[in-house]
Amino acid sequence: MLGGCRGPLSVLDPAGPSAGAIAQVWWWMFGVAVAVLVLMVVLGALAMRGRRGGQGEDAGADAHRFPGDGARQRRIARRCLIGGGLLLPGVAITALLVFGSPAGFHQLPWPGAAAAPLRVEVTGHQWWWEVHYPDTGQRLRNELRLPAGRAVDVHTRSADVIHGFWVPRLGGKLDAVPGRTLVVRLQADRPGTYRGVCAEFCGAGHAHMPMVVQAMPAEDFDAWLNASPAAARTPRPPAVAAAFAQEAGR
Ligand SMILES: [Cu+2]
Repeated sequence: MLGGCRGPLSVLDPAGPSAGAIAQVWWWMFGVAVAVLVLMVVLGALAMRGRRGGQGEDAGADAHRFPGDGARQRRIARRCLIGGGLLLPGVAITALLVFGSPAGFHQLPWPGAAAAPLRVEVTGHQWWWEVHYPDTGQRLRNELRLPAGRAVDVHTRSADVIHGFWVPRLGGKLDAVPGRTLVVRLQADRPGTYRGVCAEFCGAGHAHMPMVVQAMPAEDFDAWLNASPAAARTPRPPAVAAAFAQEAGR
């Protein structure tokens, strides 16, 4: 089970601050969910034990009941309703809001929150990704190149239906909606090859629109970004070519 926590599409193996914030919220939610599960199992076991202990006494139960037991049971039931139905969900949702909101802020393109973020435009098509760098006009297909260690504002759009732009190890997912431009801020801390997918069912070819994300050392990226379009059409780096070959063989 723990083996599934790694891999190119695992949100539990974050490689940047946006994805790290999401993973942290996930681990807190997981921890609280496990605690609640254990509590419920223990309470369930205690209830079953109590019920077994009381078997066979039902016939004479009324004879042993003290006056006022009904009122006491109603009071306990009311406390359970208020505690379990109002207080517990209220506290849980408030805590989730307090811890989850900062994780959400990491994904947003706040002015001044990052030094000179790079702007990239990603357009979803049935069924491929068009990647455009407006500063220099470079274009890529199903491949996103980023400078490692620098924030990147990905402006997502769609040319046809709703797609979902998602690079799990770098940040949250964002719908690419026709007629709208939505922005998510990603960052890769280290150079490397990452994977992206379409996370919104968009038709028969939905499963076949993966994206390979290449985080490059900043100087290599700048050299590529500022090269003439013809010169920029260099062969894919070996890691990217290998990732494409792996996708093709799936
Ligand atoms: Cu899709």
